[in-house]
Amino acid sequence: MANKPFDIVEICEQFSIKGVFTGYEKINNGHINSTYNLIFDEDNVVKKYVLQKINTNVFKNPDYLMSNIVAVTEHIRKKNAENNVDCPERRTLSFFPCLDGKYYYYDKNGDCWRLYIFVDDVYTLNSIESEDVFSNAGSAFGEFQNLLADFDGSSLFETIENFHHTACRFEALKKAIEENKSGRLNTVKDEIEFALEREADTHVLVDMIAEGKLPLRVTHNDTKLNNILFDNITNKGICIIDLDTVMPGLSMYDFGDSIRFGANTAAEDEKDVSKVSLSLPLYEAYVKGYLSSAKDALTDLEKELLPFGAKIMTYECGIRFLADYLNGDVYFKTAYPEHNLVRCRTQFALVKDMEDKMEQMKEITKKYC
Ligand code: GN1
Ligand code: MG
Repeated sequence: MANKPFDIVEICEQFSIKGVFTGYEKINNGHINSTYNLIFDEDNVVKKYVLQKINTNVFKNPDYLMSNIVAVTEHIRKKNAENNVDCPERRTLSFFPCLDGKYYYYDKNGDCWRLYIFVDDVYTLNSIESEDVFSNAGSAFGEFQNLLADFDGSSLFETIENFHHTACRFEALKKAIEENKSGRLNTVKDEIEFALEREADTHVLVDMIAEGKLPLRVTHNDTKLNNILFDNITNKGICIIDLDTVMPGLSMYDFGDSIRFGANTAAEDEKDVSKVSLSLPLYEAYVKGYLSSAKDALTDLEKELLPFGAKIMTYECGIRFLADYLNGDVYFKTAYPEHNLVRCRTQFALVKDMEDKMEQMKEITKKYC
């Protein structure tokens, strides 16, 4: 479906952006929202902003969504200022309110937009080979966890209900199988078998929450590598972006999702699954960085469960791709018809490899606890 044209200038006026609009670039990152980098000329000074169209099919309540994000970014800004870190303004996103005071704007097409200041002199990564950089990613997400350790999670809205409730995701897969809306069921028998064989795993963490064994924390819930901005000069992860799913969650979710995405030797949508594996050196690099900044904030049980977290987040993502494939690709953006199936297969191959390497993952984790 072609996108309806949108009026950048009109939208930016709502956010009181000064200067003359001189150009934009669409950023093809992320499966949910649409992102544009904008350039303005304000009295001969180049000013850059990021304009994002919020996917309101996924985030049905922009009020809740933006209230979470503004609260969390303000908290991080305040903590960084208290800690006297360098350049606190580059260490979290700064969103603009629009004329009515809300942090989002519905344009005449009914599309919902938000705008924040572009963080300059940084880069993002979609894949990683250097252990050092991945270790920096670990410290950045560990630090994110740390900075939010004293944030009152009860004030946050659940932007997507049961987001990492793996047992609910499993039920959603079973529903997708029953309904077979896309008519693709016969082509995914092996993937379904793989998913169903692991049902017991889907209850482990949610049962521990119910039994009060694991603390609910404020977590990011989408800790893909490409949600970190790395500084051009120091190569350190300085700013965590894509805060849509910040809400109460488990530390293992954030740790696990990072491993799922960053310690895979292949891309999330690699068609040749023989290229998929868990890189133990990358796993170790991340654990080292992550625990260097988050260790003191975590309980022993949380630390012990980190390797399982990596496996269950990978499995969960795999069943979400599979369910979306069966539902007819209604959730994740896809570039071609088999895209969700390809993604599901990489995730399941990675789960299998993690199962084979689980003892080594546990040994590595213990070294840094
Ligand atoms: C989505 O939008 P993006 O690409 O950052 C998804 C995550 C998945 C991820 C898989 C709100 O994240 O949960 O892990 O794709 N975000 C949402 O790549 O569903
Ligand atoms: Mg993202």
